[in-house]
Amino acid sequence: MKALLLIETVGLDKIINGDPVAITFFIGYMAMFASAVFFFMERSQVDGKWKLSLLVSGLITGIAAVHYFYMRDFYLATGESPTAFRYVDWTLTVPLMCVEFYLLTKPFGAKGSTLFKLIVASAFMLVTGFIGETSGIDNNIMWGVLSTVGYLYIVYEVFAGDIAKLAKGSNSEALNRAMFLLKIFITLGWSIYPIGYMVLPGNLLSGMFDVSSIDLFYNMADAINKIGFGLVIYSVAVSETAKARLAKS
Ligand SMILES: *C/C=C(C)/C=C/C=C(C)/C=C/C1=C(C)CCCC1(C)C
Repeated sequence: MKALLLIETVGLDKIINGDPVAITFFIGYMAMFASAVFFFMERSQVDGKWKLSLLVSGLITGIAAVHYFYMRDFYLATGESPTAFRYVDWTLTVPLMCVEFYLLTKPFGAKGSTLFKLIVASAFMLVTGFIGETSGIDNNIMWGVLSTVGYLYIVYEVFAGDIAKLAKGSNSEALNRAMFLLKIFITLGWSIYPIGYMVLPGNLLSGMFDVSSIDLFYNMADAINKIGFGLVIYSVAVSETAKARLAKS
């Protein structure tokens, strides 16, 4: 009896009752945590410049794990969307993903100004997105559209701007392979976020899904993008390290 009461107080009954949002918060937390451990441990297996890339992957998933820990508890306790935690997490991790693009292209001449542009665009995307999620029903679409401009700018940089030009000019097969996959992540993977945003009241998909399913979209997208993105970089790092060692021996 007492145990049941405790379970209800902390909201764990949501898990027992199969609330999919609660379950994805649990799985998301565990997956981010495990990935962070993996990326940190694997740093020792790769050569010089790749260590920093894997460190950043570990930081992205590690920062997300800490936020999932709090977001999970917030959701269990209140049943509401942990919007503020979500945006704090993204404000830290999306710029770090921009750093990953920068690190990948740096050996081929990427400049700080490219990184700066990506970070400004992501900050714009997230600030307008946060205002859209918290300022109510009336201007939800307008803020979403503004945010999408920031998003599309990042897509542009990767497909046709500085990052694309550097990758093309590099003649590095490994980099071009990684870029191919990362492009899929930032178009298909990242587009899950605006779709989730559209389930909010007043937006285009409102009523088609439960409002709480916004977290289902975001949790799924985070797992795909943060862990998948890190794994792409990991696989390039491993294959480039092997190639370099073979050339030396
Ligand atoms: C690890 C977290 C990542 C990669 C988060 C990415 C978030 C987005 C690409 C969010 C985009 C949004 C729009 C394009 C419009 C509506 C508002 C947002 C912020 C959900």
